[in-house]
Amino acid sequence: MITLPPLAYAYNALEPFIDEETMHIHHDKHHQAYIDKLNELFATNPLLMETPLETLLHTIDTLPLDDIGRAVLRNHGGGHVNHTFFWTIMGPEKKLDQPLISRINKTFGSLDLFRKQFTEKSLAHFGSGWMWLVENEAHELEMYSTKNQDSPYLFGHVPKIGLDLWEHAYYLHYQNRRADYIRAWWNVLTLLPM
Ligand code: MN3
Repeated sequence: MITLPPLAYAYNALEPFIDEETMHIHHDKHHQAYIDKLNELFATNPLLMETPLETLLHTIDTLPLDDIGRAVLRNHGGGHVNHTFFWTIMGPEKKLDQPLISRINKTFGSLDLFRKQFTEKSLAHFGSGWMWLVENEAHELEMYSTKNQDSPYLFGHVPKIGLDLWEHAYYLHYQNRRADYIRAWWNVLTLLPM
């Protein structure tokens, strides 16, 4: 059984950039719903619980699941790992990740260039999904978006930065203004300076 990991900060700690009501619904309702579906899958396939979720996602095609079970793992297992990660890279205070900052500078030229490219790709993503900075199998930084709740672990990649592009992440406060949400989000991403 998986339980919802609590936030390490108050629900209103990300205001004014992300509002308290959005955080409550996003964390307590949306993330909980992914966990509930995943727990239903685990209840009927208890052996899955012996393997870390990241590994299950990476080996999803080899697991003894039917198509429905595989879709539950991909969507709801992905939803759980994606959100668990997302909460930890946000907060009310910056906790700069200097090694990551150095790697971003080296790969993308500068933090500003990285932010520009990440923002542009986020805006270009159509529909629900996530924008990612990952470390790939070659241990290089790479940037891409995924649909739905597809996790970088599906490809054996490790997420370094992730941005939830689902409307549920911003609609209450920003409505259709995804660009405003993305611009504001850099303020609460703790790993990089604004
Ligand atoms: Mn979400």
